[in-house]
This record gives sequence, structure tokens and C-alpha cells, in this order.
Amino acid sequence: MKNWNVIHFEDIDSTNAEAKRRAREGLRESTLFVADRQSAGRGRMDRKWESPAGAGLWMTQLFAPENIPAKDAGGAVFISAAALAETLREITGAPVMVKWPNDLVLNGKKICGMLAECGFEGDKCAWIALGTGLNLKKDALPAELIYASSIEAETGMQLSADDILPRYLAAFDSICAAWQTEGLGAVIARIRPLSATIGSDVRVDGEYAKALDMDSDGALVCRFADGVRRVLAGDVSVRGITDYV
Ligand code: BT5
Repeated sequence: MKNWNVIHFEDIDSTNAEAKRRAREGLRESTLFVADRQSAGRGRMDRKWESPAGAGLWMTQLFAPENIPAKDAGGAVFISAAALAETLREITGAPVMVKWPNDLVLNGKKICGMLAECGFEGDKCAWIALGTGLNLKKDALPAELIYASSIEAETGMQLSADDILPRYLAAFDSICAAWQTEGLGAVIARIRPLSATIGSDVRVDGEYAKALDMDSDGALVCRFADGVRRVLAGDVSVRGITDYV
């Protein structure tokens, strides 16, 4: 098991930004950056991530994987998705699901988003900054985020970071070890039964499709009107037909 060195901030711009600064300075030890509040929390493509004080688990894991080719590094986001979904199911008993590729959803609402950013040396991945934002408290987010919710709003449970982190990190370490020895397929096998996307009718950047499966490299396999195509995590938006999931 990794020995995570925990660094806590009351207030920071973004735990991902801090992890990347430290990685560029040469930090390679497995380090968990946690903040009570982020003033400039970010989602993918520089979208804003709301991170009010004390309302969630805002964290970034910085680690140096062994033997992961640069092209495979983005798969890390599936490790935290599987580990946190499994952990939250155990703790709350609620059917937390994974919305492809990087969200956790409960009752059709987004309770968590993840963001993997990586650094490279040659054709190998040198470090990964894996950010996770999990909403814990109800009534903390702007009302215009109509698809957002929290553990408290959906389950009535008031959880703290301490309730979640030890179990989450143990699950993460075991799935991460499988990733490095067996490849991403082992991680995807754990996501499949938790996937809110597989089997659903979806819109992929507005185009209607049926999500059939996830490939072992994390791609979403979809049947479109003109045939079956693989959708790669990246810039595409995948939504339900009438709703978020
Ligand atoms: C994500 O992006 O879902 C990845 C979020 C990663 C956040 C963590 S927090 C710790 C670490 N430090 C950071 O700076 N980031 C990471 P994306 O799929 O692009 O979703 C972003 C969209 O989700 C926004 O455009 C909003 O619509 C919505 N959103 C913003 N804040 C939210 C929140 N707290 N809960 C649910 N949805 C939110």
C-alpha cells in the first residue's frame, strides 16, 4: 500500500494546480493535497468547479506510476472513479454510479467530478495529478447547477473527509496496483457493473446513440444511426436523452 503524505490547506486556488506546481518542482512521493475551500477549482477544459468552504472533499492525489506509457496515463481517472464509487456504496448503501468518463452520480445527479492531469518523460508517464471533487453538504452549491447534488442531499448522511479517505485510499491503492500490473482492462471490469452510461440512450455532442459497452482502454462503444463507433474521453459531452444521465 502506498504511504500517502497528506498536505492540508484551508484555502487554495486549486489542489490540482498545487499538485502540478509541486510535480514540476520534482515531487514524486505519493502526496494527497486536500483543501477546505478552493478559490479557483477547475473541471475539464478549464470549466469552473464550485468548491465552497467545508462543503465537500476537494482533493488531488499526486503520484508517479510505474511503467505506464504516456498514451495510457489518462486511464487513471477510471481508478479513482471505481475506488470512490465502491467506497461510497459501502459507506452509504446508496447506488452510486459512474457516468462515463469522470463523474459519480446518485439518483441521476452529479455528486462528484474527476480530473486527471499528467506529466511525461519521453514516452512514459512521469506523474499524475488526479483531482476529485465530492460534494458532501446540501444547499452549498449555486442553484443554477441543476444537475449537481451531494451525499447529504441524496442520503441524509453527514460524512466528513475522515469517514471516507482511509477506505477510499485503500481501494485506490489496490485498483492502482492492478492497473500497473494487468492494465486498464482490470479497472474497466470494476467500472462496468457500476456504469450509469452502459445500456443507456445518450447524446454524444448532441448526436443520439445507444451506449453499448466500455472497451478495455476506457473508450465508450456506441451505436449511432450510421453504425457502431468508439467514443474517446476528451472533448465530447455525453448526456442522457432527456436528462443528465
Ligand atoms: C469535472 O469537470 O467534473 C472535474 C472536476 C474536478 C474537481 C476537482 S476538486 C479537486 C481538484 N482541484 C481542482 O481544481 N479540480 C479538481 P467537468 O466534467 O468539466 O464538469 C464541470 C462542470 O460541472 C461545470 O461546468 C459545472 O456545470 C458543473 N459543476 C461545477 N461545480 C460543481 C460541483 N461542485 N458539483 C457538481 N457539478 C459542478
